[in-house]
Amino acid sequence: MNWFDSLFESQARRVARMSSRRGALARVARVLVGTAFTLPVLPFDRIGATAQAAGAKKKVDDDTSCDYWRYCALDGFLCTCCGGTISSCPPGTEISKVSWVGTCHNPLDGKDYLITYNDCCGATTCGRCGCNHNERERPGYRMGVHNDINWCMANASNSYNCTVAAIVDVSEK
Ligand code: ABN
Repeated sequence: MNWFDSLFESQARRVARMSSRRGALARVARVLVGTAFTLPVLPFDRIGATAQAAGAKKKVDDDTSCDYWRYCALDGFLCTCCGGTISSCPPGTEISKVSWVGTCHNPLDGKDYLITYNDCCGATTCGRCGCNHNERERPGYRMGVHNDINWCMANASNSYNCTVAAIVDVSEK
């Protein structure tokens, strides 16, 4: 009978523990204490989040990046990645006789600039740093503000290599 008594007693204690107010409070306390101790040590990837934020930041001051402020209406390959500079064509190519323009905001000084985009002609497509920004760009019937066209059309060689972005004017506000 002894084993039956102790089985009954342990079951009765278990039921009492589960259903008593003190038992319920003890369970809640265990959950709260467990949470307080484990949450701060969970492996949050704070470094990854910071790196992502830095990567997402636009590179408005790097003229080999599509996000450089002067490229706001540029569709083409950056000459800065192709052996030229932001305003001069790579050796062996010549600047297009016609161009399109854009108005870009320079966040570094807060001013708006008129930018002329010229294609560089006479060599095969560079293929590096392809960009496609279309701020205030318009369809082909507004040719001067249309960028999706090979502006080498009027040159001796129509081969398109890359695109430069020179400042023409600044708006004084
Ligand atoms: N104006 C840049 C360009 C060249 C060829 C084709 C499309 C766009």
